[in-house]
Amino acid sequence: MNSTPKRYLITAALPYANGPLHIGHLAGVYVPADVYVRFLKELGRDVIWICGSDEHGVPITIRAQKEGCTPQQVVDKYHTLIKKSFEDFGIEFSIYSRTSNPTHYKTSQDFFLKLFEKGEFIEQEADQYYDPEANQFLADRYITGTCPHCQNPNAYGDQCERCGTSLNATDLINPKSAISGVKPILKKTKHWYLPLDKYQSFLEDWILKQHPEWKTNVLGQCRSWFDAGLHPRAVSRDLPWGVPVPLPNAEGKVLYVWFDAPIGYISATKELTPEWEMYWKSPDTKMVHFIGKDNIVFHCIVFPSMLHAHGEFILPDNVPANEFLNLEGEKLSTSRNWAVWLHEYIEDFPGKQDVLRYVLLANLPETKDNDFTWKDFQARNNSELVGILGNFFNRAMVLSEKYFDGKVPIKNNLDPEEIDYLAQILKQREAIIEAIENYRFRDALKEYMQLARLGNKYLAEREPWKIIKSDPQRVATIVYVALQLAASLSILGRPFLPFTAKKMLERTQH
Ligand code: B3M
Ligand code: ZN
Repeated sequence: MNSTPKRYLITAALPYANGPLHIGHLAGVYVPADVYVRFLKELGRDVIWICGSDEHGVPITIRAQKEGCTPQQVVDKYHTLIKKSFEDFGIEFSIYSRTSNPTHYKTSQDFFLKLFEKGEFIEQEADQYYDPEANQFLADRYITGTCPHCQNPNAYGDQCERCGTSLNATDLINPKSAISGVKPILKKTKHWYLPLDKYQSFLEDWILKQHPEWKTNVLGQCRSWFDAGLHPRAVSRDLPWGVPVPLPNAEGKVLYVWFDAPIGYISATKELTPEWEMYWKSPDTKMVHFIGKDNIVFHCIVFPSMLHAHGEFILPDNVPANEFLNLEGEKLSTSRNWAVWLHEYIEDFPGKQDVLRYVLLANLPETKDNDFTWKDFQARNNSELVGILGNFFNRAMVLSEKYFDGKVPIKNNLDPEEIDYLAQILKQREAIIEAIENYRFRDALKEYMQLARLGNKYLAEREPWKIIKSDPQRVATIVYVALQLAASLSILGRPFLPFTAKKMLERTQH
């Protein structure tokens, strides 16, 4: 059994501030991370949880062009909307910052300069795709083409979202400008490259040898990149929007968004606490990155290489990436407006955040893509959340209110089965702890609901309402046992269903 870490540094992927949040964000990253952080806080652990808006990169500038406004206006609009959606769903970060702020500019530029001064970068003039009509170099999502690995016809210049492979734009087959649609030309331009190949043996040892416990979907992706061989990767771009490269003669050059964004975890921690270095540099900090599968390469290969090259920072203890959630059998898509947007859900179902948290937790795409359907949403709410948890808790409360003035009656003689029911509370608590500590949140929720199932079974067997006249003392014991189960459900439910747990606790307190 590993010793308890002195402190925890939990990060959650910084959502691009180019659109609203949808259920895929919650299922992929934020609800599992929120359960994990709430759980740690329940155990009294020293934990900080870092997130913020990712405000650079081509997704932002493309949205700005689409909406006919500036990138800053785009990020201001969506940063505010995203921050509110997180608050609405009880996703309680220690800080929710943003990467367009001065602290982040300074932190990411200092980080770049440290690697530059250590001679880590390869500085190189290389051919990059250029759109002669738009007079712009084409990087990342400004260029699309066929993925050489999985033949996805809509792969981006930096990554294929279907197979997750990280790409260089020149890898694409039949490249096309996403601005004008023309076939781009090649033009020389200078950039700084992070030599990932140089760090491959370190990464293989760190991941494959020191972390065999990581999730199979994460290890699988890392292995496939190692097998394909890592290559130097440009960490700068010719773009008008981003963190300027802090070097002379670097006009028009900005840091690649995937270079600056993970440093956003560090800059946000600096904003949160003057003790930021204790979290980021002390070996007895446990760092965990919560992300979706399309971010695995950046959190297991690129960012750890940056941290390793920098030399002063710790590395993540785990990166429990989830797979994707689909909606009614189709991939969620911001551009095709195929999503359940959080700000719309909260309007249509006010006060029902926990129903969505519950259904998403029950369907988490932890090891493979999964599907969200409204039919399942309704079924699980009615037959599980209301039918099992709500039903038992309410019956226990009504029995206490009806027969014992809402108080906990004196327990008389517990029979062996009742002693076992009470012992089951600790057993289920242990099972929940073990599942959450191992990032198996669906299992943890099942173990939690098992306790409510036991409560219903107990009351159905004992039927206290039938013997209240003949044996009130026996009924007192039954209600006592039922209330112990109900109280434990209100406490153990806090990480999963914070709004419901709060209401349950309030009900038990008057
Ligand atoms: N902005 C999220 C995405 O790929 C990306 C995460 C950054 S975490 C440093 O949608
Ligand atoms: Zn692909």
